[in-house]
Amino acid sequence: MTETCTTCPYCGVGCGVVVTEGRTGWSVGGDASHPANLGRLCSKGSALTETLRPEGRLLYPTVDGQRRPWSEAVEAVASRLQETLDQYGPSAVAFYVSGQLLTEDYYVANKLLKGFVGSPHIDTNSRLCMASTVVGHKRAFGADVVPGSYEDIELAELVLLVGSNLAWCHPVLHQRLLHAQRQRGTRLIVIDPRRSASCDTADLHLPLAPGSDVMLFNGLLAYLEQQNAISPDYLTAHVDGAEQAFATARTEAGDIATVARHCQLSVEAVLAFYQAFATTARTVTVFSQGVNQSSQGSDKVNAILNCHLATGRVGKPGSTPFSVTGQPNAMGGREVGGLANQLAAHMNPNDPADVERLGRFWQAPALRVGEGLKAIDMFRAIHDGRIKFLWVMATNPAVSLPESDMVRDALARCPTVVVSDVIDSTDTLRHAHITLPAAAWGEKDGTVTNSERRISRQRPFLPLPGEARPDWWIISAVGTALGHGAAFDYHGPADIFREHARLSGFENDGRRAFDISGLATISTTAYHQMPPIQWPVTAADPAGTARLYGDGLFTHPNGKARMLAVAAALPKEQASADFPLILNTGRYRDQWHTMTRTGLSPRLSAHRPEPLLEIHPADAARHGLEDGQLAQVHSRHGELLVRIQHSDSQRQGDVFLPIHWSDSNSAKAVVSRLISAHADPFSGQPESKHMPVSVAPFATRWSGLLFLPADAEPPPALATIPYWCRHSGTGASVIELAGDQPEQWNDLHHALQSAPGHDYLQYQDQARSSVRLAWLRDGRLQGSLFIAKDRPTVARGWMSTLFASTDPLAPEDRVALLAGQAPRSGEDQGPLVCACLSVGLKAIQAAVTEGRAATAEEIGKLLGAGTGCGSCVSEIKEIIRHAKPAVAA
Ligand SMILES: Nc1nc2c(c(=O)[nH]1)N[C@H]1C(S)=C(S)[C@@H](COP(=O)(O)OP(=O)(O)OC[C@H]3O[C@@H](n4cnc5c(=O)[nH]c(N)nc54)[C@H](O)[C@@H]3O)O[C@H]1N2
Ligand SMILES: Nc1nc2c(c(=O)[nH]1)N[C@H]1C(S)=C(S)[C@@H](COP(=O)(O)OP(=O)(O)OC[C@H]3O[C@@H](n4cnc5c(=O)[nH]c(N)nc54)[C@H](O)[C@@H]3O)O[C@H]1N2
Ligand code: SF4
Ligand SMILES: [Mo]
Repeated sequence: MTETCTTCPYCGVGCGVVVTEGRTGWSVGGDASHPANLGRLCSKGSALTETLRPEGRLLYPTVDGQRRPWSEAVEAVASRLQETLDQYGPSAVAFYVSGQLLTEDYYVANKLLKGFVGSPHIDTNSRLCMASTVVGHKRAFGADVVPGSYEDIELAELVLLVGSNLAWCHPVLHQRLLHAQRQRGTRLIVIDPRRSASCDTADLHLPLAPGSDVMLFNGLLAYLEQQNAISPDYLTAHVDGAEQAFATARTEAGDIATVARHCQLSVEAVLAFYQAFATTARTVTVFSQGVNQSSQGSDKVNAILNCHLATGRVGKPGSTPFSVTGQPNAMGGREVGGLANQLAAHMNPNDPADVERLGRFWQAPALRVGEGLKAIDMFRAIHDGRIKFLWVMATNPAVSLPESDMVRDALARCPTVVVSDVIDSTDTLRHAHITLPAAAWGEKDGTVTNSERRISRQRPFLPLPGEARPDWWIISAVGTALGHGAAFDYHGPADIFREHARLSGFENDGRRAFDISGLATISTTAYHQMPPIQWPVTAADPAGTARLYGDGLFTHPNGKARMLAVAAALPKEQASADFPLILNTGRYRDQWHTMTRTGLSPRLSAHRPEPLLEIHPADAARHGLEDGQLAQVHSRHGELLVRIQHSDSQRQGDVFLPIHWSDSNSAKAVVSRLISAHADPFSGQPESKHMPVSVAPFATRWSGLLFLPADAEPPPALATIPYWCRHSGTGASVIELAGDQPEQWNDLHHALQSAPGHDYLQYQDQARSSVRLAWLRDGRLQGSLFIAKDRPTVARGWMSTLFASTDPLAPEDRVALLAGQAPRSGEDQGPLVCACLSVGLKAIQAAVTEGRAATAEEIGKLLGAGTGCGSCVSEIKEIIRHAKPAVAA
């Protein structure tokens, strides 16, 4: 047995995982010695080995659609980049990178473009994610620093979640919070327009009007002043700008009734929140995308930080603001200057002294003063022809950027698009002229930094498949081909890490908060063994730093923090007669972004196999939308077709959709097609959580289900089907189908029957309104199709597992095929609820209706559900609420 300690590649909690190779394959567990998770994992972390599949990997480079050896692919990237440079200058070249790159990859990408190509236009998907927080931190503290540690959530007496669905998006941190709630009675207040899973254990939920956070926190600031709950000594000694901030808060939000009206909350709820904050020194405010992804994102951040500064609650045990990062290396990207308005090692692109310093360190002749274009502006510049060469690494902008039709158009117009990815079919790859196969998790080697500034190692335990190469290697090879061999002569990630660490301390003198000079001379062996460590790491603090700013000394040149006068403003676009509902977007518990990896796991796909538009029942009634039916969603940018779910967790007037589906796994469910690309003026972060839309019923005339082997490509004939949505079942790929015209499925039906050498079983009724088709080869199931007027009732779990078997089908299964029902009872669990212990809806419902369990705890004891990572507990409670026990006659 070999064991490798590495770090989970999903969220910014940055959990340590131990991967073990046993006789039956790889298994994964939480690393008990890792300070982020202390052995815990969530559903996504525990399913990591299910995503280590060879199918669908990008395995070799291609140039203009042809497979090419690396030497030619690198040469093609370099020569097309050089031609662009020669003809149009450096500003025509851009890189769009990602918080899913390792720090070493990120560092090299940034160095190549800014330092040696001489273009400032490198930006990252962190623009869509953390940019507003970066602005807020810099304005308040003088540096982009998260002052606290995860432990602070456990040490707090009051935790606020503002625009954070911690239960689903940072599940292990949420487990730590739940533990503290049980042990210490920590109070929890959730500030979120919808009642998310994180509200389950909340003492108070404030379902505020979307976008009204600045008003709410200005109101808090005014209240703190009125109640003498501020810290005058701290303000005098450590904070500038307090008077203006208080004055604005007083005038704008001095009266709770006004605040309550503006935020559409009750006065009692607002007051209860204010009292709790005012009277609890040990308060931690966790905030995330409900704050950042707003046309007022930066001001929302400062409105929160103002309240913490006014009370001196920054960087103290159990008492601090806490921005949680999304991606595994969102923080690392900020350290290396991955954003267009940053330079490496927290230096400033607008400061000529910093630019000169970095240019000298890198010996980079091309480094220039000034910022590059932020993501949205970068894609606009590609669209209108100012940028002619784009290299995309580890992100899927065709799906994740707003106005994604404009983005796809830009990609289509760009003369050279290079894409480095690990998967061979993403919506972005469709536009690539050159595709480069990158090393994936399990193969990559380097570091990531989590939300609490903790640098952890990602260690490889698998060989590189095919011709895949690490991202740093690919970028360095292109740098070398461009004639900068000396600057990119790295032999491994340790070389890059040492350079990055050295730069962080270079002429720093305490002016830049990011300093890991204590690791600048780390040996390659020590790097490979490096335990997780929190920056800064310096000669003075060689073991790292748990908290910053607790002493009141900030990074602004005068050592003080700044409060900022921020005024409430409405989101950019409001509901109208044409678009009467507000679309909010976010995440599902078991999927990661555009599903290129989590989508491979049947367990993770079972939780929510389709995207659901959640809508309040009263709104649904008003718009004639039944639960479970399909509906068209329009905004002024585009149209989607998705399924309706009634939910009283939504405020009236607001609807919610997940961000995960792409054109690679659905007909029309790319949410970003609907979203406007307008952004916060300071951070450039788009307003992804507030878009006016209309929702109208879609008249379904037929529905269907198609089962194919797991590695089968979606058949081209799907293009003629209005609604389809694909997910991974155990052994099979399962595709939901629906349409509004009779026999729209004809082409598909036809195409599926044309494979030679198969046995076909078929049933079709006279009116051709119902079709059941299955095809086998050597007695093994190769596919099945069910079409009916209403959604066909097929035991999906059973049908999928038939594909996993390497033996011919059992006779009773073969007979049951066209009926679509499992011949043995109990084999179909229904949708998966607990992904950790694989417990389905039907088992839980049965336990309740049969009176065997009445609470979530009892379900846990009986079935195990909810006892793994615990993030399904709120769902179990919801199921119990709906599945009343059968009353004995
Ligand atoms: N399962 C899973 N986990 C993930 C990810 C994933 O894809 N899947 N992605 C990771 C990444 S990159 C990120 S950035 C994080 C994101 O983590 P979160 O920010 O927690 O997740 P979201 O679901 O995007 O949005 C959070 C909440 O903001 C609320 N919100 C919307 N508008 C407002 C508003 O105006 N004010 C307030 N106060 N709240 C509002 C939404 O209703 C939503 O519940 O998750 C990380 N973790
Ligand atoms: N409407 C709306 N839009 C949003 C959001 C929202 O809440 N609402 N959230 C935004 C946020 S916070 C984020 S972070 C973005 C995320 O959006 P994206 O970054 O576009 O999403 P991912 O699916 O994570 O894309 C990562 C890509 O990199 C590939 N990949 C994985 N590992 C590697 C690697 O090691 N090397 C290389 N070269 N490739 C790799 C994956 O296969 C995948 O194609 O979406 C943003 N968009
Ligand atoms: S909480 Fe985040 S880092 Fe930890 S196991 Fe889950 S997805 Fe991975
Ligand atoms: Mo993110």
